[in-house]
Amino acid sequence: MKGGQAIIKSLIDQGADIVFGYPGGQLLPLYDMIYDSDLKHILVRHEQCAAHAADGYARASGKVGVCIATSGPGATNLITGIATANMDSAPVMAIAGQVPTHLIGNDAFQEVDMIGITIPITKHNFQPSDANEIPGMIKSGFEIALSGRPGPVVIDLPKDIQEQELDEYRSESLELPGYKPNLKGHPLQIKKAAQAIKKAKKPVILSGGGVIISGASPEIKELSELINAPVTTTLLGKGSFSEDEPASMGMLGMHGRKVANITVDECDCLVAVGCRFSDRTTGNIAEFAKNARIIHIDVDPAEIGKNVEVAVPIVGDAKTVLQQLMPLLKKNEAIDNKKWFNHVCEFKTSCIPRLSFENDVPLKPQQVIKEIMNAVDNETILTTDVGQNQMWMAHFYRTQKPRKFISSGGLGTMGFGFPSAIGAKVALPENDVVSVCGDGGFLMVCQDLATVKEYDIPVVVCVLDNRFLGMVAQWQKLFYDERMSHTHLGKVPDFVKLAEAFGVRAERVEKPGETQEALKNAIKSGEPTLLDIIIDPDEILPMVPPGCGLTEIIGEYKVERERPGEVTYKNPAKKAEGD
Ligand SMILES: Cc1ncc(C[n+]2csc(CCOP(=O)(O)OP(=O)(O)O)c2C)c(N)n1
Repeated sequence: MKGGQAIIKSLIDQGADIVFGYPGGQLLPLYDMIYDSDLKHILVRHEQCAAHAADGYARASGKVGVCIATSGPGATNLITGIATANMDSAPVMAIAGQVPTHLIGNDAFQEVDMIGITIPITKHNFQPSDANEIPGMIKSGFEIALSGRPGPVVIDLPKDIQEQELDEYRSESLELPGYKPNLKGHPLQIKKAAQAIKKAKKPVILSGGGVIISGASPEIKELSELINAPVTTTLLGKGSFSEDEPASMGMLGMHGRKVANITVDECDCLVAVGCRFSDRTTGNIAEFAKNARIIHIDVDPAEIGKNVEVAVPIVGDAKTVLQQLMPLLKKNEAIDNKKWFNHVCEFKTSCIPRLSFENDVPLKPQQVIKEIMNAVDNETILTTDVGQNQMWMAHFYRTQKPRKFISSGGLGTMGFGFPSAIGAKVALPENDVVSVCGDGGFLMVCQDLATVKEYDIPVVVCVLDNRFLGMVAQWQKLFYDERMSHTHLGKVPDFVKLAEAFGVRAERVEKPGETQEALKNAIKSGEPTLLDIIIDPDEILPMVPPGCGLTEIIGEYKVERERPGEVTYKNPAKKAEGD
């Protein structure tokens, strides 16, 4: 068996049935071996899309997504996708071709130091110098990518190693001293957390992407019911707690829900699970949850105390730690935070965002999102791009289940939405997959319309077409004296014709009601479809301006804040329409 065949066998042995890739000179041996193998390969039209597709595959399925690219420019085109996966803890394996070992370091044709480049944006990277190392590297790479806090792994694969004969195929994990994720929380810390929660009168749960990764959604719900705590999520935690639950306050942060931002400010105990307190979530750190004792549960010890001072740190897997914690709380019958919970529910009803704009043309984004919600079911996977489109979705779209809302959080990568949808659909063909993109971001990756056509991958892309690099334009408008420097896209292409040029079904949507109908028809058609949805160049409001505390919200839905203090809260939770 040759090195390249060992790559293929190892991937298949690890359960990777499909790879997203793009060939080139230094990968010729591997591609020649893929030709005869059982490994399915999807030829994308840009390597960046291979990485994002692998990422979307990983986030939708919880399995490792694999991408392949040749050396030099092929490899560097993967970088944005690898960095995106790294910031958002997605298990991706990126295999890059490399010049033959004897040429490494000589600036050979299409050589780039992929190991050096990817050290800061991977969990680990490998470069085999002998084909016998390959099976162990792939096996360990999968273990590293998936375990503890997941993340990307790079295999830098010299051309000659792909051709080298192995003495024997031996798939044994490598010795990796120092890499042992700690999954169980320390009992003493768990006890301290239980004490802090018992003392609290106004607890809130902040549920992050780590909850989805560890499958801890049922535990979050149980904890919320046990201690009467409302639940807010980060962007990546969207779906970790159903946004249809009365206890759900939606997303927290710069573009979060007003109820979430104010409640976190009011709370006296914040149970933060599987989140890293990014600046987009916390706003001004000095102001963040300043009345609260913070309990932080995270599997990555490096996250604890990094951004926010924490009263009770617990290193461990979200699900495991919550299962350790809850029995200690159940013993205590005295926990009764119903007053607080009802108050939050009542406050929630007083700041419901408006979604219906049934007479407005051009369409209001809120109306479009309402219609998207009406057209899909709760098994549909939504991916977003980056910009206003993403924040409209994060703010207004209600996600009920984990792994159904996929978005680039940490890196904020334009061009992520469409290829990640391709990956999600390939991973879970039974689920409908809809991608919501801006016109700017979609243009960055639109060449992969060829991929969805070629492989008949029926994703629906909703391009929210506002002729602007909307999010940047919004900041210019709000914070740079309306000096719109280079954010008007002007003559964007006719997206319908563009899609049709690739042979992809397409439709333009301009009026209220049309999005819902067009999306339903697109899903029913079973074909890849692009919907060009002409929207008003509107703002995503309310928002918290950069550097401000979470309560310094600007924009509409201004509701005078009601301090809980000693107020008696009489109204039970009202389930509000359109929230
Ligand atoms: C690759 C990349 N380049 C630039 C940016 C900066 N950026 C963030 S949002 C945005 C505008 C996005 O415009 P569009 O895709 O049209 O979406 P909209 O905000 O209008 O929904 C830009 C340029 C980015 N996040 N990613």
